[in-house]
Amino acid sequence: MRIDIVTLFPDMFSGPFAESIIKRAIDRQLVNIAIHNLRDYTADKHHVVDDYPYGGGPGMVLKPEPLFAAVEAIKGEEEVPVILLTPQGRLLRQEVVDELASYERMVLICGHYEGVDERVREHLVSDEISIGDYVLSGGEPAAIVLVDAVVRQLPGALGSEASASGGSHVTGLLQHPQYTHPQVYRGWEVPIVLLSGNHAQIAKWRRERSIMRTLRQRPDLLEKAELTPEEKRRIREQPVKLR
Ligand code: 6GU
Repeated sequence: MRIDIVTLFPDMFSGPFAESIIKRAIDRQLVNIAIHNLRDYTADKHHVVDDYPYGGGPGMVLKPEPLFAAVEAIKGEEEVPVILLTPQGRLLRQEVVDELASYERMVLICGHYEGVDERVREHLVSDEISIGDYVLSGGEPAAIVLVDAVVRQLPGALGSEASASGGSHVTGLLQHPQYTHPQVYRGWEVPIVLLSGNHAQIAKWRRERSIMRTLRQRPDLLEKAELTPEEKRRIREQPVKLR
């Protein structure tokens, strides 16, 4: 996979992409990530990337010319998905991540200031993505989140220590509690069932805890989760305080 990122702040990516799973995926050549400074694609003496909004109002808007120049230079003759990171985009959920993980290439544009000229949206961008219902100062942290979520899905990106399908948001339930040594820490004990060696009992306990945790923290997720009739009944019978 090749990912090209267009940004005004290229330095924001050096830390995150030099560590952990993204670094390993780059080292293994599962992904090639190129960062492009939008300012390098300006044609004027002062390298201006933004301007005042027509019609007035606060803030600045990213001009179309440098963005078109950057993306057209990056794409060449190829047909490549161009994704704008913006709070107005569709929400990045695991299904969206899986879709993106199937792409051969993508170009990410990090939005900034009050936004980008609408002609960029209409004629340059093929998709718009947001990472959640809060406002970031720019699209860069969102691009980092997207790249992390996508790259860890690539075959071979995760070591033997983890599996891409094991975590939350795959079963539609939150992950169960995890424990490691010591067995007693400050008097707080690891649940005895986990020491039993009884794998059926352990799986049952984990499933139960996943469901109860999801009910408490993210009840919205339960509607799509795959639950047995028995599990649905147990949930309905929970005291209302937990619901
Ligand atoms: Cl993609 N950009 C900005 N600026 N804010 C966000 C976002 C993106 N996703 C959530 N908030």
